[in-house]
Formats: sequence, C-alpha cells, structure tokens
Amino acid sequence: MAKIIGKALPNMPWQDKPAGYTKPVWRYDQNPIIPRDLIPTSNSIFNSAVVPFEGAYAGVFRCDSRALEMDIFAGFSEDGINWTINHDPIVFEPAPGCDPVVTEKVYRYDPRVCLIEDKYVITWCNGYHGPTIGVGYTYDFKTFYQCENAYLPYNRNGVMFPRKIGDNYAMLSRPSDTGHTPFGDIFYSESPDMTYWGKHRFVFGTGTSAGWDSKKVGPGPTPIETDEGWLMIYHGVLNSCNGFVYRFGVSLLDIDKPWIVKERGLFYVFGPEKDYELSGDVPNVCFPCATLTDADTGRIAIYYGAADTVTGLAFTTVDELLSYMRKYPNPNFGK
Ligand code: BMA
Repeated sequence: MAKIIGKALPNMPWQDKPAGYTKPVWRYDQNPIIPRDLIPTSNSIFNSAVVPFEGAYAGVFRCDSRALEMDIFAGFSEDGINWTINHDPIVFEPAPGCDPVVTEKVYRYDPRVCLIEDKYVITWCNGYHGPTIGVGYTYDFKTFYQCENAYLPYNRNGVMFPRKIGDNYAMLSRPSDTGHTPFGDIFYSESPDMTYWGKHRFVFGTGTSAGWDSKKVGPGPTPIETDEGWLMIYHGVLNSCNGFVYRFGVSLLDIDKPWIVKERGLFYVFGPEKDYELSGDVPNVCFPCATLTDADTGRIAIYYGAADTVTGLAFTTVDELLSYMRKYPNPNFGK
C-alpha cells in the first residue's frame, strides 16, 4: 500500500465508495458543493483551490462576475463542504522588494494554493499582455502579497510543489497561447527565491497519449507526495467534434527529479457524466484544482470545476488511483 507523506487530516470531507461502484473516483452525493451564485455578483464559481487552515479550511475561488470578469476571492469553511466566500476579490500588496506594478490587475483565474514552509502560496493564471502565471502568498487569508509573475506570457496552470525540490521551489505549468489553446504539454521549473524561474524541463505531453488527453494536458492540484513518488493528477483534453472535453487522469513522477515520469495511466479516472458537468457555461468540463489528503488513511478529496459554472467534490484514495493506473497503464507514457 502506497503511503501519503504528509499530515493526518481526520476531519476532512469524506464519503465511502458506493457499493457496487467500479470506478476509481466517486462523487460527493450532494454535489455541486458551491452553486454558481453563492456570492451576489457571481455568474459562476469553479476551478478553485482549498487548504487546511487553522483547524478548518480556507480557499481561493475563481468567481467570474456577472460581467464575466475573472477574479479570485478568499473563502472559508468549517467542514470543507459548506463555504463562505468573501464578496470582494483578493487585494494583493506588492511582496517585500517587489515593484507595485506586479499588482496591476487585468484578469485572474484558476488559482491553486499550497502551504510551503510558513506561507500559503497562491498561483493563478494572471493577465499580463496575455495569460501568464501569477504568484502570491498569505499567512492568514486576510493580507495577501504578490510576487513577480513566474514566466513571460503565455502560460496557464501554475502548480507549486508543496516543498522545495533540492534547494529550490518547484512548479509545474502549461505553456500556452493567447486564446483557447489548441496544444498543451506539462513542464517543470525551479526557482531559488520564487522570483527567478529556470531549469525548465519537459515532463510529458500529448504526443503518445490516449484519446482523452490527446489535445492538451496540464497540471491539476498540488502534487501529492507518496513513498512511491509524486502523484500528479492532471487534466487532459479531447478535441471532439463538439469542442473540448476536459477529464482528469493520474501519473507518478520521480520524487527527487519530478520531471522524470515513472508511470502514467492510459484511462482517465474522472470525467463529465452528471448534468452539472455536462451542461453549463462551458459543457463537458471537469477541471481539478485542489485536493485534501489524510496521510493516515490515504484518503483524497478532489475539488473540481464543473462545466465552468459550479464546484464539485469527489473522493478517492491513493491506492485506488495507483492501482487503476497500474491496471490500465499507458505504455508510451509521454516521452
Ligand atoms: C481552460 C481554462 C479553464 C477552463 C477550461 C474549459 O483553457 O480556461 O479555466 O475551465 O479551459 O473551458
């Protein structure tokens, strides 16, 4: 049995796998957990990230307004299921030593959050002459600091590792273009200070992948450290005759050199099946941005955006994911 390396989280949201259910990831039976209009100005709340915080939970939420402006908002929950989201978006101060220009806002979307040392580090898709990766942090989800963008445009899906790799901070991302990018591979980058990013490495792409992830792939939630490697849940996109379909699958990356892919699944583990995933502002999208994990039991709760409209919750375990990946391996896993 693979072991999650991390903290116990006995109060995390959880439901057992339904009897007779054969797939590796199952939905919370009261989904969606966050409706599109939880705050008065929102058109949609999706592709959002949560972390354990002060004995409960905090998060950063993508709320598109009723003017369809994309921005990120802080939220709080006692149980990880019922959320209160601030009615005003996050205001960033320049991080110490950073020029105030870093906080000029164009648009912000698809946040990720993870605790690294003493900071909750937030990354998101940040408008700066096109999409790139914004980086910020908070200690308390009240005061937020913004650093330099990690990369030149264009890039989406900046996902930090929850600890340094060697001496450096580490991030996965998906270089892109200005629009609804018709390509996408996963890359790895390092930084000594969260300002200067380099040592860029290719992780894997679509070239040798299966149909469900044949158009683009991108990192999803913060990678989960296990005693067998980094468990990376990633989104994969099919270009169907009816447009893009977003599902997610799993891979295992080397613990010390995470650009080395040890294993990758051939089958997706989760995709649009329910009404709220199949229809909405963008139909046929399940887009994972966060997990909560319990190292004692191997339980994993996955938070995902559904149809670019609402937020869903799903459950699995580290063993469910690894054994499904190994039962249906991708023989050409992406090099
Ligand atoms: C991607 C991003 C996501 C979105 C997805 C499906 O390119 O814009 O925010 O969920 O498309 O529309």
